[in-house]
Amino acid sequence: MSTLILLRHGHSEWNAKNLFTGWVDVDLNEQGVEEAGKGATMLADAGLLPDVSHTSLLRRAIRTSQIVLDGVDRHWIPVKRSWRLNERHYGALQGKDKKATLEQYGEEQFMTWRRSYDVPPPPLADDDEFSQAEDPRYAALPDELLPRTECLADVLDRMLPYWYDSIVPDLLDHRTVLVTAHGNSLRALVKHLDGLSEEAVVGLNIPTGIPLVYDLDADLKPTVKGGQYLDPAAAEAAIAAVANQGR
Ligand code: DG2
Repeated sequence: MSTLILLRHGHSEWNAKNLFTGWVDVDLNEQGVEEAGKGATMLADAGLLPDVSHTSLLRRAIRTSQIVLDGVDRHWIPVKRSWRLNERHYGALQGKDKKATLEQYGEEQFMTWRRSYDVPPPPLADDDEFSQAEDPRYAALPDELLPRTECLADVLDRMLPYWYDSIVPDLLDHRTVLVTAHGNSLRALVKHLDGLSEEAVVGLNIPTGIPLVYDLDADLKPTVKGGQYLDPAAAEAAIAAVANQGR
């Protein structure tokens, strides 16, 4: 049996402002720092101490994992980071207000961009202020791999090689693995773990800062479908809030 802990970063400055974020590298806000600290307490209380940490290349996930590891006295464990765990690239929506986008384009288009499995938002121009085309952290990435927009299917495609190459070996070594990432990169991972259909994943929302724990069998199949949030009541309320964002 292996243990996988999934954690969406704490509330970010742009979650608070209700802006589409994607690959824009915003920081946690005060609430997010607090959530990360609470996440650490939940893990410590459950006796879940990570042996290895995986994060995206984005500050909100990196800081969250650092706060959590510090909080459980595991600041010394190996850390691996990859762009493949980054948030879904939100294309031309990056930096846009969710409520204003909903009002401008209507419910159907808004939800198609946010939650459809295979319809990406329009691409972001390389000279846009919220583009990552010149970001040095992606300099080694071949240009054709650097996204300008992504749908969830694209995220799954680019995330799975990292899952198989980097996370699975840690799980097969029976390490307790912490993956700190994002609303949509975690939705893609949960879709894979739980074998969710393209239709079912539309309704899946992941709250910030609440650890979601999967016990995996020898074939890395979840023993409990959907895993278990360490604070189920708080998760339920926060999931509803994510679902209603923009309204
Ligand atoms: C949010 C997800 O990503 O937004 O990119 O705006 O997890 O990094 O805060 P995160 C964003 P929704 O898809 O839930 O609108």
